[in-house]
Amino acid sequence: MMQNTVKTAALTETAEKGKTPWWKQAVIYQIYPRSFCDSNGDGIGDLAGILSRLDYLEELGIDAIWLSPVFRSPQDDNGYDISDYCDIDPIFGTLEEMDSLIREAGKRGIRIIMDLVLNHTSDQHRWFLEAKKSRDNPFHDFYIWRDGDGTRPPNGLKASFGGSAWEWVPELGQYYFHCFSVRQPDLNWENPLLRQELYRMIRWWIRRGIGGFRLDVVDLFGKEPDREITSDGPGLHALIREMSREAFIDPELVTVGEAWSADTESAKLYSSPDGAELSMVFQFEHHLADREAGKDKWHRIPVDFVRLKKILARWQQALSGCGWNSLFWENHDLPRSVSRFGDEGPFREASAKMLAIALHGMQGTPYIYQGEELGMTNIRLPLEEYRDIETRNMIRENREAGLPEAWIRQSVFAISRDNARTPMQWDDSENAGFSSGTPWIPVNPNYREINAAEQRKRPDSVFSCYRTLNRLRKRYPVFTDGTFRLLLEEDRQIFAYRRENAGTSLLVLCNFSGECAANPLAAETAAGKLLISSYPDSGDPGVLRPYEAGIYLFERQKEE
Ligand code: TEU
Ligand code: CA
Repeated sequence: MMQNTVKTAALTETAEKGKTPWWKQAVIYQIYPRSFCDSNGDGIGDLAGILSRLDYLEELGIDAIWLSPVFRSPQDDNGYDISDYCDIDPIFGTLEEMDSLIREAGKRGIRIIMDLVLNHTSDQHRWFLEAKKSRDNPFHDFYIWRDGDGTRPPNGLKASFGGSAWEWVPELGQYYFHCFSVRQPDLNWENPLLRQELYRMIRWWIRRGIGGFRLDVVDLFGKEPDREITSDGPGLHALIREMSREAFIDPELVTVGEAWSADTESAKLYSSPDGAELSMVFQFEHHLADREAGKDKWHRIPVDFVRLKKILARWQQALSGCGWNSLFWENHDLPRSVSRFGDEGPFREASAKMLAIALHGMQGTPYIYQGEELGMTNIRLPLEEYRDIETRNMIRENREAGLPEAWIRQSVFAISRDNARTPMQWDDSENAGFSSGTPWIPVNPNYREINAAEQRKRPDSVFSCYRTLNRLRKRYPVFTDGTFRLLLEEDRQIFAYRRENAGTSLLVLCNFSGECAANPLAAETAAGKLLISSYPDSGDPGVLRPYEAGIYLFERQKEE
């Protein structure tokens, strides 16, 4: 395909000219459309709602919006089950509204990143409806089928939302494979015709002005179910290179792959500076620091802080100069970071700002998940009220397994994906200003205390902290280009590191605990210029108050 030469040539030219790709200096904001802003009172967020909040995002100072799926979908997994890649689901709006969002955001220098779910489609996608008609239907081989007798699936592979990964279709005498729900049949990436169809769709969105793509579970594309290999299959990177060559034709695109199986070695392939694959990946190793080893996500242990900061440091060092990190605490699948790593009580704001400073001081592209910039917290709903397919399956399966209701409740409160999916808290009016109708999922009752309207006007708010961090990243290249060195490695309360670049350095110092900590770097911090802090006032320089954090700047005096 001709394009690849254009793309890599442009990328190398960018690199040669020492021009840094825009996304290395960018901050990206993730929107979960169902829960961001409802414009027509049906209780579900939509594109017109997002359009009405672009001023807010411009004030926050973000450079791109990652939009969780808005494609046509029966919403079995809230849009991560797509039935038409080239149309917008009516609950979210129309293609015309999507075009105006791209245009209006573009006027503010904000790019739109689409969420591509290419590992599977909805079982209502035209391809699957055709595929199920007969074994020799031209679309049959777009999916993964295995013969059987309906009594025993081909092997023991499990689906991520529970149950077998194989679903029996009696009229075909075959099973189809699904990593997620039975209504999300996996696509057969070994089929070149399927791949060409996907690449054509991607190029169609690029011509509509899309600025980038988030790739759902990209590490599953090379699966080999017969060998019980799902993630990181032997053919994975060749597939991603082909997709990058043939579909990501615009060298300005940002592409980020979700890869739960990624480690620093595979991340160097995914995000290699030659642009042969992706710009970066979402890796989740730091999100495993509070998971019981070898157990599923519902089995929690207290955060192992020293392990957490060593994981973050290792990724900083491993990808420096040979890859690129994404930086995130939250997304639509993870609990709120204040509830998980911070404090929901008296230190909620200080801990939310500490987490922002700890993350945004590092090298990589930071992601802010809607509401994170306000310090929104987890919710505790009656178990019947949870909406998320993964959570509902967990409750059902664990009740059937006879596990104590109290354990189920505690796990769901701590980890359910619905913690991230409660409506955005815009102000203290009814439904937090999210909708004039009945929200599809309850609003967190703490919205009167935690909302955007109150924080936009308060200089020491969590919102103001993020706005300042986004400005600092634009102003000081050391945030983008600086090396990373972890300090106080074994300290059980403090996460501290130094960034250095061309005579400028930053010292980032964060008390991750709810207790005061002696400041072992008081001499250094005294000599530095405090750029931002999680506290509105400066306390005793020798002590870090609970969740106290700051970034100090050091600039070597220019020789006369
Ligand atoms: O998530 C991939 C994934 O593995 C998650 O389901 C994860 O295991 C779990 O939720 C961790 O909390 C992606 C999307 O981000 C998720 O929303 C979709 O449900 C899933 O793929 C299927 O498309
Ligand atoms: Ca709506």
